[in-house]
Amino acid sequence: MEHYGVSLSAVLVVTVERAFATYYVVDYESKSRNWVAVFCIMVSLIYTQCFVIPICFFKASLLYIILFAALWAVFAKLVLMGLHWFNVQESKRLSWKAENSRKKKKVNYTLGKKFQVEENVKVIKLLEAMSFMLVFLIFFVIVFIVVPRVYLGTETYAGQVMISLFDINLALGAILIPFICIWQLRKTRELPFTQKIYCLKKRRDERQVNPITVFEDVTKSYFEQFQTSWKLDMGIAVVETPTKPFAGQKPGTSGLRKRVPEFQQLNYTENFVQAILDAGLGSKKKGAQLVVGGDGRFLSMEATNVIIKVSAANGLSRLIVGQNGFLSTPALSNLIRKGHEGRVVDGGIILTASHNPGGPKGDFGIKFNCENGGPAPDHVTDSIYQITTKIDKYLIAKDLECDFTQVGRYEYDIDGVGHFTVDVIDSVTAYVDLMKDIFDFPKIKSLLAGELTGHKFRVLLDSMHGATGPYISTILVDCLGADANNLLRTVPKPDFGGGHPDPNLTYAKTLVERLHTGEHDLGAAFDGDGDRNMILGKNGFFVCPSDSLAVIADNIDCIPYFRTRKVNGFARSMPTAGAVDLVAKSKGLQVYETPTGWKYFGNLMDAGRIAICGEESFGTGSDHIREKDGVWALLAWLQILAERKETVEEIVSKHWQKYGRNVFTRYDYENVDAAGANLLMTFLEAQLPAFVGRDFSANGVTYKVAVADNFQYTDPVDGSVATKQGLRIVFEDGSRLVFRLSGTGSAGATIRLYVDSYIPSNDSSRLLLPAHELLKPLVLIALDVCKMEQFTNRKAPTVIT
Ligand code: VG1
Ligand code: CO
Repeated sequence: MEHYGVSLSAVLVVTVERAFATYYVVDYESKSRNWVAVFCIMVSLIYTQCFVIPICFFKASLLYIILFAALWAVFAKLVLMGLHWFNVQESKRLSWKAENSRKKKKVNYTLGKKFQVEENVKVIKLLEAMSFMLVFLIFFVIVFIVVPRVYLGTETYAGQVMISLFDINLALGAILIPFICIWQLRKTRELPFTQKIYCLKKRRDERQVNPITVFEDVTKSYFEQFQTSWKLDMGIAVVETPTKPFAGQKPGTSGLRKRVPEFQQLNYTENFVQAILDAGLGSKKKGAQLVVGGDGRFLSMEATNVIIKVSAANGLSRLIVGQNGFLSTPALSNLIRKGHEGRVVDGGIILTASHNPGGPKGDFGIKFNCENGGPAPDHVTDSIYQITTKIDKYLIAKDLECDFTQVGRYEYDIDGVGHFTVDVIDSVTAYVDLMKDIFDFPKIKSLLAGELTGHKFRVLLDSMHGATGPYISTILVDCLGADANNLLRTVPKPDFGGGHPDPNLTYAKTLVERLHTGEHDLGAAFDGDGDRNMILGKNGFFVCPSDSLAVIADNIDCIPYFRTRKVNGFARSMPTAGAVDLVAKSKGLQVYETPTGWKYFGNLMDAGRIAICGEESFGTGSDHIREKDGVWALLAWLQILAERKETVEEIVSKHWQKYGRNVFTRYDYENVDAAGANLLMTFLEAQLPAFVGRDFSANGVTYKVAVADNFQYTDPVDGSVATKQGLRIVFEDGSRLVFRLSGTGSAGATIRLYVDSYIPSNDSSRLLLPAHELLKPLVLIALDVCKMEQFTNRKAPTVIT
């Protein structure tokens, strides 16, 4: 009887293994697969009952055994031939379907199914080998058992030896076969055995095969890899990782900005990226394409990696990544708008904290931009935030490795999700091409070379180790022939060389000082992510951003891009002085006053309502992209200078003489205690209604309040309302005081105080006086009404613009 036990166990092992292998052969989605497995078990049972037992215990006749073995072999062969035929047909059908979808430009063909069929064909080959071995086993039994039993008899010594040999063989088989099975399966993928089963199960449960969008994307070599290898390559596993919400992942004026160590917490970045994909892409997530890049600050590489892995796991079809994860904000906006290889790009993720310092203890930031290339509007950032407060898991393709330091295409098959591509692109080319389309490069080149005015026009440009360096070098030196020695800090550094990449009079001090020597005709500085600009004239003549916007708007016809377009209006953020309003009025165009933050310009530009817009915070731009653009602003100035052949100062003074001057200053109280700052705002807001109609005096000048409120904006395009956008005190002569809390800081609070006043063009005694002198009384009034010193303990601001 013990022979029966041993033999049976061996046979069972073979049965289970066969059933399991058969499980692969039939379509993943088909229920019939279970039946095939059951069928295999049945066959094996019959095999044991009708073959092993009769042979071992009832001394069956030789004829019976041979007949049985032969029948078995024929049967196995027939079943396998059938399966093989089915799979080949299926493969042909799918190829045909793929070809057809490609012709019809339908892009939702599921290629994974084809791979699967090809896998099946391989498994069938494997089974054929195994069935051959089974037949061999049957003959082995005949020789070693049946012959001794029937012809030698169990009583003889030789018979006993033969039977023992067979038993040893079976026992060894019983031990080895399960190991061989597991080893075979593990070999197919570097995954634990259980996970392999899990992946298969998941794929089946979701009734989903790999969605692939463009058939051509799958290179020939990818197929070859499938055909030549015996591996059942299931792609990269998606790991569902449990997590818990982090407080404060609320995007501010321009994305989420925090200190680097905060971003370095386990799951912090992953959570936020998952929230961006869910809220930002919504139902478009599966198969979406995004552009990814940033200003190269500390943590950019790590964050890019996380974005790639989380995007792959979430079913995005493609990421377009700037080489080394590097792209300036304007360049990224352009890449979104441009589309990629003829297909729409659904948005982008920008890794920057812009003008905030970088490095291991500095700031990092993540911002989501939409399909139009602009920063996500409030309703999107709000839902991103909502998700971060409830998140309990994120998806990640942990094992995916992408070397985005090298330009090229990288492709992956993600388990149960689909095909995923990373296109690593050159960070500079597309943007430079865009600038060439907008401006008249040859004309600017001749200005710099001195061909227009008879003397060389020298620029001094400071990239502050931020993102503009590579763009500025390519455009200014390679395209426009400027002297490379006049480009400062062009190498992007993870910590901006320890500096504060904010192009204002305080943080770009060296540039201002060098301009004062009078050697250069124009100076400009740009911020960390390349969207801000500061323009200076000869001898450090400062062009206030509100004026810069107005001058560009006034001279819009100098820029070739606008000559062929209809210009309908301009816009500025509320705290920006109203110089551009006067230009719009004189040109008979519309002007819009939006809350602080570039996202509010997006709708206006998309609707064709505005061509140029700007903010007092050194942001100027146009509808060529949906972000402000530092390099564009510089080129706009150079183009105007080339057309008008005057100095910066002449152009600005003439502007004032024509329109009057909107004098502006901004006081920043950076990093003050958040509680004090909030109190100041609450205190001031409570008093606003009582201010209306009241007189305020300082230095012998008196102003009467006309309006005092908390600015609210209704988007004229979609009707959305943004409230609490800054406290305004507007005086009867149009002078204004504005108080806002910054929304871009990472720690503490920053209070911004904006003061502006209008000097009419006929007031020639005051028109050209320095801004601080003209605005002194208003500043004193402002500091007094808000009790600045009492609430913040600060006697002076950190930055004055
Ligand atoms: C500041 C500026 C605002 C600008 C924003 C983003 O915001 O005031 O005009 O749009 O930064 O610019 P806040 O909330 O700190 O005042 V950037 O170059 O940092 O992306
Ligand atoms: Co910026």
